[in-house]
Amino acid sequence: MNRREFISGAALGAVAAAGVSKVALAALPEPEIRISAETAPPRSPDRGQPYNPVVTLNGWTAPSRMNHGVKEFHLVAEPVEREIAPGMVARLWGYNGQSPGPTIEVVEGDRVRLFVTNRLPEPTTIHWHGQRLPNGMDGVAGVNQKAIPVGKTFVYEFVARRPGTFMYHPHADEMVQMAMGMMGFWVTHPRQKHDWIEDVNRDFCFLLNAYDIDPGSVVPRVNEMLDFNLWNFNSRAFPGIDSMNVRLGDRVRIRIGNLTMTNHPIHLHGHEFEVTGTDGGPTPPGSRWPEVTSDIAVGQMRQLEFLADSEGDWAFHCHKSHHAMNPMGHDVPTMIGVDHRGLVGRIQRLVPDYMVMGERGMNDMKDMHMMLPEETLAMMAGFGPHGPIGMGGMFTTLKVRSDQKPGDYSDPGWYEQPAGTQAYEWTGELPEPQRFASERLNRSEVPDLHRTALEVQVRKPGVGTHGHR
Ligand SMILES: [Cu+2]
Repeated sequence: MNRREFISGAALGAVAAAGVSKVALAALPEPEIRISAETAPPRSPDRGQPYNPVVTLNGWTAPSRMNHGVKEFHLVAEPVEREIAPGMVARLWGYNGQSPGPTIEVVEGDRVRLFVTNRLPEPTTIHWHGQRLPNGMDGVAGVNQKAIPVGKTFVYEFVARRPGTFMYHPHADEMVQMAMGMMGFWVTHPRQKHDWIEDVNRDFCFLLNAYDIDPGSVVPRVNEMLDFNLWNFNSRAFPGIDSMNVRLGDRVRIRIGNLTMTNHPIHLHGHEFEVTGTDGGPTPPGSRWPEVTSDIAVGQMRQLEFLADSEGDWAFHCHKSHHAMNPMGHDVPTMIGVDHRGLVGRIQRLVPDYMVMGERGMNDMKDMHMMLPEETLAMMAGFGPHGPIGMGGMFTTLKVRSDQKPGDYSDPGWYEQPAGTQAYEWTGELPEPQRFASERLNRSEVPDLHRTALEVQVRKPGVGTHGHR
């Protein structure tokens, strides 16, 4: 953290020390507060066992300090402002200035001490999802501990016993607190060479999360069970999600945790990956198979690994198509094929601004610049080198380049395809397809569905005791 970030964080009240004495604070590691939603460079280990640090998409790794052989972290649970994508800032809850909170990175066998300060308006806890630890450190309010009261700091301490991919989140009023964005990632690197854990050149991580924020508002509706409208990687929606930038020939690991209320089939273009790890740790190599889509269920974590051996800009997204979109996907009727002629003029007499949308699909909405309420994302946004990108939500790109330097995570820009390797327009003759020609012969015998009024008879079940009517 630089000084300016710290000061601006303090100015926002993010680290206001009211109620905590200077002496007490001096005994704690200073919490790093981050305001920016940019992807921070990897935080290399400055001591102890060397490892290849992870890169948290649109996030960062928490600093630690050593105190008599214990690795100490300080998390501050607090209200935050998160830019979901350029043009939309949401008021969430998170840790240390952002949602998700910082990634915790340790080495197998490390003794870890985590100070958790509660600056929320209600009690909270942290559950260390997937860890082997003493029962009293597991963070379920009422079961393992008393919830951390407002303004208090609790200490969690345990040994990171197994290497792998983990998460952290509250287990106190969790429906509200997770709907508000309280969550973070945890990576435990292996202490020694592990037969089931390969060395990788790039190691990315992020959480899948979702919000229900009405257009024009900034605070999530926390009672939502299923009908979320913002589908995020790390509280960011495309085009706000950074690309994953790698060098041609790199072995790449992508660690994903799902803290939404539904599953997400995560799909990578142009490569095949294997799932090398789950919530339970690394998978035995004999249990792995190649795939291009892996479903990540609620509460699960997956490690996807592959050789980035194909240059280009490759889409990487949730395959539920409404999850690769931003709001307004809801409540818009399907209009494909509907003839609006005559109707528009009549409606416009009543509603002068009425626009017709979607009768040729929703492609037109990509470049439609409608007036949107403030703090609202367009349904599909972002421009690529070949026009508007019809995606939003859980979508980003994997950028594979031969000239990306080892360890360089910066965005190389858009891929320039070699001449003659891109889909192109056919400009020759279009012969009449044989099948259509033969069907036309029998056409008079087939009722024309477009012209014949269809009588549809619907029988509704009765309201009687057995519904037999
Ligand atoms: Cu999804």
